[in-house]
Order: sequence, then structure tokens, then C-alpha cells
Amino acid sequence: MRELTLLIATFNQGKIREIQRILAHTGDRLRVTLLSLADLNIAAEASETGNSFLENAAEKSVYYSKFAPNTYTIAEDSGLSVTALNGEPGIYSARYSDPGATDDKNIEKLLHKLENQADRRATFVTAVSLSLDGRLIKSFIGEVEGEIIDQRRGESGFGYDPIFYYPPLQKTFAQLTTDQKNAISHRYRALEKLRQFLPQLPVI
Ligand code: ITT
Repeated sequence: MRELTLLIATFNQGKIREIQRILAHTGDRLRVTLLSLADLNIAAEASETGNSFLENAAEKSVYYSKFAPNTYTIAEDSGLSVTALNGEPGIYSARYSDPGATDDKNIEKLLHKLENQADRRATFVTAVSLSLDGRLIKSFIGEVEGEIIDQRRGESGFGYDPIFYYPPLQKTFAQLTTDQKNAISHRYRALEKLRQFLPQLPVI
């Protein structure tokens, strides 16, 4: 059995919950031990200066890998891209309603912008990047399409989940259990590609 240690470099508790659960199952031939930034007492905040999810994910994973020598490090950048708003809030999803952005205020701002808008299409995107000792190894993208409804539904998940309606299940992401969301989400789709890649990594 191969063993691999992975640092999950994010401070977002919603992401941590989902990533841990998704990566818990890596098959019989690979055992992955997951570390968090808190486990390693890392409190530094990476900057996000890129113009895309991929650039920001890469920047974060390279940055945090320098704090954890000899440890494969993943970071992700994610967000919601709304068709009628030309991709907004996109890479600004977490801070959409700055200053003092919260999930609730971000949703409020988005719903306001979409008032009287007939085109409700939106895509959740996750870019996951893997780095080691300050060098980017590879990045993966995952996406899922849905619609923005005009009122919150459901209590689970985080971020924009209460207004992201997924037609195949006729529910918002906040009405799904973690396992249901993890079977279809943008985060799952990106991490699934990462998981396929992990066995190729050199043992360190
Ligand atoms: P880290 O940089 O520490 O990872 P962050 O919350 O700042 O945490 P991002 O810059 O990637 O992360 O912003 C992601 C935002 O996109 C997140 O705060 C939500 O508002 C939204 N988002 C991403 N994935 C989501 C999901 O699965 N469900 C709902 N909203 C999501």
C-alpha cells in the first residue's frame, strides 16, 4: 500500500469538510493522510492576484507548499460564474459584497443584480492545484451547471449553495446532503481528476 501525505491549504471550513470527505476514499492501493493548515500552525494568508481560478489556485498552492517542506500541497480556487452577468462574481465570489463580505451579503447582492433577469444560468467552477516545495506540479478543473433561483432553499453547504438550483435533482445544493453534493459538485469533479493523478506522484 502506498502512502501519501497531502496538505489541504484552505481556511474555508466548507471547503475543508467537502475535500476531506471526497479524498477519504482513494482506493485499496493508495492511502492518503490529510493535513490542514491548522494542523501545521500555518496562519499566513496567500494573496490572490491572478485573473482566473487556475492562476489563483496555482498561486495559493505554490505559496503554502513553501511552509510545508517535502509535503504535497493542494489549494483550490472556486466560485460562481453567472451567464447573464458575464461570468460575475467569478474569482471575486468570496468577496463579492466587500467590504465585510459574508455568504449572506454575497447572495443578497447577486439576487439584486439578477432581479427581472430571465436568464438564470450559472456554473460553479473549482480549480485545484498541486504543488511541492514551491513548485507547481499540476492543476485540475471541475464544473457543474445550474440555475440561480430568486429565494434561498435549504440549510446545508456554504456560500451560494442556497440559491444554486441543480435541475437533474430538482434541488438547490443547500438541500443536498454532503454526500449528495460531493457526488456531483464542481469540487468533486476537480478532485476526482486529482485523485486519478495521485498514484503517478513520486514517493517522498
Ligand atoms: P481559501 O482561499 O482559503 O481557500 P476562500 O473562501 O477565500 O478560501 P475562494 O477565494 O476560492 O476561497 O472563494 C470561493 C468562494 O466561492 C466561496 O467563498 C463561496 O462564496 C463560493 N463557492 C465556492 N465553492 C462553493 C460551493 O461549493 N458552494 C457554494 N459556494 C461556493
